[in-house]
Amino acid sequence: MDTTTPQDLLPPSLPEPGAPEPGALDASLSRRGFLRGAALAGTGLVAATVAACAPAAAPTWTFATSNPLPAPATPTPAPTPAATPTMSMGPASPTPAPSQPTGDIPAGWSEHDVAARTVVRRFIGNLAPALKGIYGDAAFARLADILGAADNYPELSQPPAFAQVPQVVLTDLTSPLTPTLDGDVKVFEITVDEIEHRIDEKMAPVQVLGYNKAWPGPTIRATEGERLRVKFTNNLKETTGVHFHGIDFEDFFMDGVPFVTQKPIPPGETFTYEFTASPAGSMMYHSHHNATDQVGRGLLAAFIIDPKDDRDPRAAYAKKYGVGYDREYTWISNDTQPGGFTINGHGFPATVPVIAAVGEKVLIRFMNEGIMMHPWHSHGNTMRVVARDGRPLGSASFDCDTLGVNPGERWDAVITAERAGLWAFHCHILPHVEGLDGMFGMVTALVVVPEKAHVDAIYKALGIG
Ligand SMILES: [Cu+2]
Repeated sequence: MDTTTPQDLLPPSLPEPGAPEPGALDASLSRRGFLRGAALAGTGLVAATVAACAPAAAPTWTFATSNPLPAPATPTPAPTPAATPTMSMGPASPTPAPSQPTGDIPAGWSEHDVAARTVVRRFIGNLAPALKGIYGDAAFARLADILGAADNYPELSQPPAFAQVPQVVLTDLTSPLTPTLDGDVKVFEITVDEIEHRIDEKMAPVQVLGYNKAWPGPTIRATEGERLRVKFTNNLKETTGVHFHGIDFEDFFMDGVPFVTQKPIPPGETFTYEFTASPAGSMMYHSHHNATDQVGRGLLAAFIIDPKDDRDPRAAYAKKYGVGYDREYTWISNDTQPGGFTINGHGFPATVPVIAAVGEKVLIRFMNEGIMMHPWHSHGNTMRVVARDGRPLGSASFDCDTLGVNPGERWDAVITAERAGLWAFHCHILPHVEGLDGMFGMVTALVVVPEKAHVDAIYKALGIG
């Protein structure tokens, strides 16, 4: 494995590193995004979900005659019109009709099994060939068998689902939101817009709202103690107000609660919030006006305040929270209409996986912008929880594999990647993650690869870095 070069890992159907990438993948990564710092972009090796979850599931669903899977048609399915995500606890799945099966349904399988496999095929897409160079021939053979690669199914030649939609969190890595300076004040300018947004690559776009035309909005990042001025221009046809969540404001009129600390921002007008970034930690900003509706429609984003320190932000983090990190991943959940159960504005298989090399530490900043608690379950690798709402837990830091995150809360968890493999990573309220058509919603994967060069290769394959 030591002699493997990144080039060896590239799926043949992906562009050469550095070559212009005209496709959706490139477009999706052209904005700010994902993980800052070094982040974990996504890869799609997600058979994790397959390996970790599927074998244990013995589906007992029955398929009502009124809700049959569509008849096989073309190899490449058209987008399902207006598949409306649902947050009901019932059996209805918000996922669109999956790709049609290629070949016969294996003996003993149901249509559910075929649909469930198809979703994972979409998640992995044309990164599947890279698994061979990363995990070796034997593991690759098993994964290929699990996926049914011999079918030469359509998704083998398509980018992973998460690479076919804009991924703001991912592109934070490549083009973070950059302020201008007015003296010592960092000035950010953000618009509030009506947008079309894709929950995944197949569902019809939903009409929602976004900061800087993105859901989630751009991550605002600052260092503790810095003075910030953030201007929001309301391009909506309705009023709004913006709250920076978790901040110790000196001036309560900056708190962003219409009719308590300000009047709502009318359409066409700009409101400026100015405050000192404090305390350090994983914070958020979101609408605080008609918020059940506006946050549910996408007015939510991460606000990260790095600890003040003379050293770099990661060293400062290690000093304050007791553990450092090599990679960083922002994980904003939401669970209302019209998006349904989402991580960073997308539902599985369009959720970007967390990727790390063995031995690397990944900081995950869980942020719950929804209306219900979600217990995030990490397969195969322990989470070390070091902060709640930005505040260090210190000696109360703890290890776990399932971490409940309530609405409004932020928890920082550091995973030390210990075992290579494809590991499911999902909410453990089962109706949030699995339906008649297999997994959907609040599911992604932790992809642990043997060496850092594999991470780099995956990024290159995805057109990042
Ligand atoms: Cu959940």
